[in-house]
Amino acid sequence: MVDTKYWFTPDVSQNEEGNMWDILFEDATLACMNGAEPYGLIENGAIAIRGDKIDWVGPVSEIDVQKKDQASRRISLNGKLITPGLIDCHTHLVYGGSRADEFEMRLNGASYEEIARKGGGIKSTVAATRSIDETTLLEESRKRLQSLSREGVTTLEIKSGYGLDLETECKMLRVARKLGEQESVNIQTTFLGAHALPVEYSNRADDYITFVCKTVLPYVAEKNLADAVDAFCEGIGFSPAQVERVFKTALSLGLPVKLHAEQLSDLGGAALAASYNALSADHLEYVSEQSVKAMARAGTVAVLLPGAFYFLRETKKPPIDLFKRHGVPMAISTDSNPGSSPCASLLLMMNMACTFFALTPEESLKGVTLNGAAALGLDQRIGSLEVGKQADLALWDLSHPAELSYRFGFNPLNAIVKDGRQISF
Ligand code: DI6
Ligand code: FE
Repeated sequence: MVDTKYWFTPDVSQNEEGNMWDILFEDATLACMNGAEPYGLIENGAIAIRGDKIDWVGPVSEIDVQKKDQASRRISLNGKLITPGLIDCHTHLVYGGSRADEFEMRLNGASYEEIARKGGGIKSTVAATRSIDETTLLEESRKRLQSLSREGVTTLEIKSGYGLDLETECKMLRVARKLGEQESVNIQTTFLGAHALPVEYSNRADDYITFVCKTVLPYVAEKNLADAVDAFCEGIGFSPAQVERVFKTALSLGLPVKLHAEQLSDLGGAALAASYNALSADHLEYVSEQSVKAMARAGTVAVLLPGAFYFLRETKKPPIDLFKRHGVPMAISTDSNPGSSPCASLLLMMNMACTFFALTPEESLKGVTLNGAAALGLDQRIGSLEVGKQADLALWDLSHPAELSYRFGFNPLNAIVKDGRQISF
């Protein structure tokens, strides 16, 4: 099951009295991603961990000699790279079945929207996810999650949205929570009940939204199954007015919102999301400048999903120049899902963000660290190598952070440190 091997565990009891470091990495290249350009890079750097937090970070020449001598464990990295643990802030990783047949249909001429309108698409994954038992769903999803964590992902978000009934939405969210308990990753869960219209509500979208707002969402909130709420604002999804009802309910239950917006057309979803202080608006190929300005004002992160852009052979790119001009932070994510991005590699997404969207390797790394954290509302806790932040690190067999975006189909991860515990694969 869990084939990770711990070779370092902090001895917290020993450490309660003094302020000794549990682990000190020395002679590392650090990409701190702390806002200092480029990369917050420190060559000949050191980073010290105490318990589950980063206790010190800086150049080797500035380490406190006494603390260094007392560190429980010192590891020299010979110039190898350390980055913050990577963050995949938008996934639909928990689902049943496969849509390889629809991939074949699309290559024989059908479009993604046509397949969806004929009852395939999201609806076919809903049928598969409803019928799969919880244990099998857990094990199927675990494989995808392990593929991500073997590439240095220490935090990821998982959405529901392939259940669309009370029972299956909760089953998905429970599985996501369980993965977080059993694997070496933080998992943030998102309720995406307004993802598609289930067959039993055909032609009754408003009634379905009433069901989501009156029954499912309050139950999910009461059981603490979700950390945020998302919706799919699109012609084949839900209208802005319907999304707004979901947002109002979410906020009344104390849950932050985010939105799948402007993926296939411009319905003004990103501006709507911004008006509800959304953590993020995601996809955004068709977003207008007006909406980008609204996102900037609200601090809403733009989540770019190059895997879906690639797999749907989309040609319209998200307006990167507008995000930069108006100061909208950009995150990058896999969108891991069976229909539009059957992908379990965040490193590949970093490369695609550069090749398709012309992000720099630095912007790309920021998109899967600090800005990924901001898209989850966690940027005070994770996403950079800074004192007081959670000790989530990725150790790479590389000497410069640009290498992470440069290669593709290649995994240079050496190890991760999660909550101060070092894990090798
Ligand atoms: N947009 C997406 O890209 C995913 N969901 C969404 O709203 C894809 C969902 C799927 O095709 O299964
Ligand atoms: Fe998505």
